[in-house]
Amino acid sequence: MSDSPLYSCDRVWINARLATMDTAVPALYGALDDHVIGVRSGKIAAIEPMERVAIDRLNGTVIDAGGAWITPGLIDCHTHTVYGGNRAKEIEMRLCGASYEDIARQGGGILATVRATRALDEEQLRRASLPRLRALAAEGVTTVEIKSGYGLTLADELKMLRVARRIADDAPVRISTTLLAAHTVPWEYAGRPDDYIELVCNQIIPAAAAKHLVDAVDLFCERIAFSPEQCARVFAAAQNHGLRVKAHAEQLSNQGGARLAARFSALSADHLEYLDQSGVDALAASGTVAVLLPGAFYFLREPQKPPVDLLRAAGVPIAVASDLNPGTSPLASLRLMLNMACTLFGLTPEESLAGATRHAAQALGLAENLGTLAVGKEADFLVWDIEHPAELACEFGVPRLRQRVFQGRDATV
Ligand code: DI6
Ligand code: FE
Repeated sequence: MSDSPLYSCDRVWINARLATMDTAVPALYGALDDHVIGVRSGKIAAIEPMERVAIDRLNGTVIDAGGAWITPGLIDCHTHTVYGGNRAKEIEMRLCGASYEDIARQGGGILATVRATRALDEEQLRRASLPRLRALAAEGVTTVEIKSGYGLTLADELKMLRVARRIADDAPVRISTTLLAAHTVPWEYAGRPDDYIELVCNQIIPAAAAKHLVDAVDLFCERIAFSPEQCARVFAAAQNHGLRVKAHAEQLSNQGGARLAARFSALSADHLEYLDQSGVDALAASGTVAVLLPGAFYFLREPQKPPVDLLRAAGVPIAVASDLNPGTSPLASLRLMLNMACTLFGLTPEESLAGATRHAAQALGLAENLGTLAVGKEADFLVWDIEHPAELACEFGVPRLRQRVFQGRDATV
């Protein structure tokens, strides 16, 4: 007993109920009642049942959780948090009958945000984006993926990535950055999408990789964006620079983007409303995570849901993320996404929480260090004033976060 790492921890939470979300723990939510979790040097160093612990021998600070639930920190694995301006006018246009695709074809949509983002310098862009990051973090998000994709020139994409990397200097959140230069064709390349893809492959990807500004490369495979052939060139360039890939796929139509992503062993394929069985099979075979984005589905009032039953049957890991962006999901709340993943897509509360923890970590290639409560992982976790973890997906808008722990330290936002 005395040589348990628990006795050399810096901080120990006793009388806790752990929703470990670890598949090695057979109960729903990987739940462990009456447990102790200990932290040392920012990592989870011990998880033990209460009955095996000699409380008086603990050396670190002891925190009595009083039976409260502890979950892993939430992970938002798909966001466009960094951008300038807003697109509130487009919701009026859409409610008067224009579709998202109509607005994009008229030079609005993503390009409207490109204009607003290019106009800001780094400090202005950081200040515009920080309130959104803080909103996510205040709810319990401890890791956020942030994409570029509103710059669409070499300089503006790198500017976005630098802001994304730096934005967390003021906030206790981990950031994972993704290059999304292949988001849409900028006006300088109107009618010449292949020339723009060449710029992405030959200049933007190499520069972002050389400057260590990106963790992965994403793209938009869609009628209003890039074809599977063009996307394949981007993926190949990313892999030549040692970068993992992911895709916005099957959001508005079925282009076979998920199959393509699977062929390149993508970390994730995201959206997937129009995914078919062949796409599901491809994701299952490649171990690619299906990232569902109920905020965009809801905000665009999409007519078709992603094929959750097929994904489940094939054993594809399902993540849930906010897609926080000005056009299709101006909703800075991962808790709201958990709720909508259940009400709109039919996930169970346990599946939705796994989608914002274990599977979200996998979608970022960070499953070794994040996403579950397990010895050796980063000590990012949340103590909640709830009776049952299902409340996290059920109730919305009431602050139930008692303690937000980031790298082992208290980190309120
Ligand atoms: N799909 C989306 O939902 C976001 N990007 C994408 O490719 C929306 C981006 C936007 O409308 O600004
Ligand atoms: Fe997106």
